[in-house]
Amino acid sequence: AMNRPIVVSTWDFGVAANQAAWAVLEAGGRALDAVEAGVRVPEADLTNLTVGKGGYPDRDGHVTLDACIMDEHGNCGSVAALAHIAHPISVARMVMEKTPHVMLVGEGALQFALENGFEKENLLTPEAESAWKEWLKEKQYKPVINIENKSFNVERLPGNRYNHDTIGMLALDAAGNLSGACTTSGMAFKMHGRVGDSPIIGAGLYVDNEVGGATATGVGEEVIRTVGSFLVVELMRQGLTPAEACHEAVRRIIRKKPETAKEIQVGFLALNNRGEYGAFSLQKGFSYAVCDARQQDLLLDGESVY
Ligand code: SD4
Repeated sequence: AMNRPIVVSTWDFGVAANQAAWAVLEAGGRALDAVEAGVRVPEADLTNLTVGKGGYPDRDGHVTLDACIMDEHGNCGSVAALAHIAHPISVARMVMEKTPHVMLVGEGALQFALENGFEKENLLTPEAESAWKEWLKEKQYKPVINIENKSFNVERLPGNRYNHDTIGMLALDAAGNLSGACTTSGMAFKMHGRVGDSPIIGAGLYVDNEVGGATATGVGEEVIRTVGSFLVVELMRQGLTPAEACHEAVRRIIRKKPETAKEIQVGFLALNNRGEYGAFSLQKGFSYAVCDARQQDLLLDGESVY
């Protein structure tokens, strides 16, 4: 049986993001428009300290954003290490639709955004700046499981909410088409110029309308090494359920680096073209949000290895 339309996304802030996507899907809109509208919600939310404006900076104090988007035809667009622009996902979509390229980075991505009417903003909020200054005292790069963007002073967080960074979202529209989007400020206090998995097609996000889509969150280096989201989609093509495919991608990370895998979080979320979804992570605590005609605010816990 088909379950469509449907939208799924990573972490607890996915609930609010899904609802914005749902408004598009419910009206018969396109999955591509739904995922863009959806992930713009956490990008714009200043109480979300980890996507878009308000995200933690790199070790030199620059907030740099990574995002990508992919549609039902396999078109894709991406920006990496983009500074000063609050909605990198919309720049990524414009790269997809208005350029002959897939990916723009750094200065060139900023130039393209400014030429296309995006506003130049200071993305470093006072709260993120003071966290960075605190971090500078010890300068330890130590990602914390499930709290990748809060590698310092975890206990200060209000209720542990909004402390993950990446949102990855997958939608299947009424016409049966799939799209996905992924956007993040990346790992807090990363090296200047560091690019994670989130803007890399096949790593942080992959969509194939014949099969399904997948997205990743957690320590991006491990996702890039294993081309995680592409792997999940290919495993679904071979007949695995979304959860089984995500589980196998997680196992692949463990096999490559068993010691590292115990210390870090990586989670995958997948949706196939029948509207079935599933998730799997290395560590407990990976939540994901699901929204369809039955319920718009479902938050589930993914299964995990450890
Ligand atoms: C990155 N994958 O930049 C992102 C970080 C993340 O939850 O997803 N954190 O590596």
